[in-house]
Amino acid sequence: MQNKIIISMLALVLSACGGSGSPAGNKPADAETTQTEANKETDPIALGLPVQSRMELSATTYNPRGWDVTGTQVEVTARLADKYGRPVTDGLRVNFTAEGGDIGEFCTTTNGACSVNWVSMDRRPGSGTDADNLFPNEQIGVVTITAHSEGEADFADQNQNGLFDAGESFVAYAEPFADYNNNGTREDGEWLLADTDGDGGYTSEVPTVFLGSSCSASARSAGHCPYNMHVRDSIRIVMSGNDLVMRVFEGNDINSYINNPATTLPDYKWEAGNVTVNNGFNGIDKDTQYYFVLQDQNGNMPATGTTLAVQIPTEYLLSGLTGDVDNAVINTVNGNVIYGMVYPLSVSEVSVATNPVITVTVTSEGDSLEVKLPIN
Ligand SMILES: [Ca+2]
Ligand SMILES: [Ca+2]
Ligand SMILES: [Ca+2]
Ligand SMILES: [Ca+2]
Repeated sequence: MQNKIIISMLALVLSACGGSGSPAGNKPADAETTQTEANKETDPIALGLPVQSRMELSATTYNPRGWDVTGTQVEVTARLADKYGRPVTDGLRVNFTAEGGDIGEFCTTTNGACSVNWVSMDRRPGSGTDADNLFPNEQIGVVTITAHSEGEADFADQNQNGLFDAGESFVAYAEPFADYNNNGTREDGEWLLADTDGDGGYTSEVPTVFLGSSCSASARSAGHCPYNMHVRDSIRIVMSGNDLVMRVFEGNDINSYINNPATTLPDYKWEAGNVTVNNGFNGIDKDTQYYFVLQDQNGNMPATGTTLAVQIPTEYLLSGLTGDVDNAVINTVNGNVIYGMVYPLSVSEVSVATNPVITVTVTSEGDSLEVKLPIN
C-alpha cells in the first residue's frame, strides 16, 4: 500500500500512503552537518529515529460494534524501532488519522510504542451521507487508520559503518497519505499527511536521494539526507452492525459468490425473520463441503464476540470451523477476499440416524438466530 522505490541495486516500485493530522515537520539536517560522523552515530536523535520497515500499527479490535453503536472504543498502538531494531527515542511524536469515527490526534512514544483511542461515531464510510461523494471508499463501513512520524528510509549498510554512504541501496517513499479506499494510490479527497519536501502539495514521485539523518559526510555532500522522511503505516477496521445474515454455499459456489456477490444467489440465506432458499436447496448433504458465511447488514464481518455454534446428531461427525468470528476485517477463501466470516463445514455419517438435522446457532450482543437444516 505504499509507493516506494529501491534505488541503485533494486528496482521496485510501490505506492505511498499516509494519514492525516498534523505533520511531524521536517527536521533540517543543517544542524547535524557540523557533526563528525563519529559523534553523529552516537547522537541519540539519529540513533532513535524509526525506519519505515520497523513501524507497525495494530488495534485491539478490528471489527468493533461501530455501525449502529456510538462510543465503542478501540485502542490503536504504533510500534517503532530504529535501523538496529531498538526502540525509538522516548518522546517521539506519532500522528494519527482515521477516515471514519474519531481518533486521538497523536501520542508520544515510551520504549518504542504509544497508543491512542479510536471511537465509533459519524462519519461512517458508505452510510449514504452527502459527504460520501467527497471521499473514495472500497467497502461500506471499512475505515482506514493511518499513523505517521518523522523517521528514516531503509538502507543496506554494506560497509557496516552505521551510516548511509553514497552508492548503498536504499528505499525511497512518496509522501504519506490516507488511503481511504485501500488501493495504494492517492485519489481526490485522500488526505495528504505530510508535505515532506515542502513544495506545498502532494508529491507522488519518490525522492531520488536518501531521506533521514544517518548520512555520511560524503553522502550529505552528494545531496542525501536533506531532511527526514515520514514513516507511516495503515490498518483497516470495520464498523460492524448487529443485523446478521447467514448464507450457505456448497463447494465451489463460494467462489462465484465472492467474485460476484451482487448477482450470485446463495443456496440458503437466513436473516432475522426472513429465510430464502434457492437452487432447490433442501438441506446439508453428508460428505460435502459447505461454506457458512456470516455477515452483518452491510455484508461485513460481524462484530467481535459474535459466535456460531453447531449441533449434530451423535451418529454424525462434524469437521470444519465453529466459534467466534475472527478479529479481522476480511477472510480469505481459496485465495479470494471476502468481507465477513466464513465457516467451512462438513458432516459425515458414522451410523444411521432417524431424520438427522444440523442446528446452527448464531449469537451476538442482543441478537440470536437459530436454524435447523436436514442432513441428507
Ligand atoms: Ca474505506
Ligand atoms: Ca554505510
Ligand atoms: Ca486510494
Ligand atoms: Ca510535497
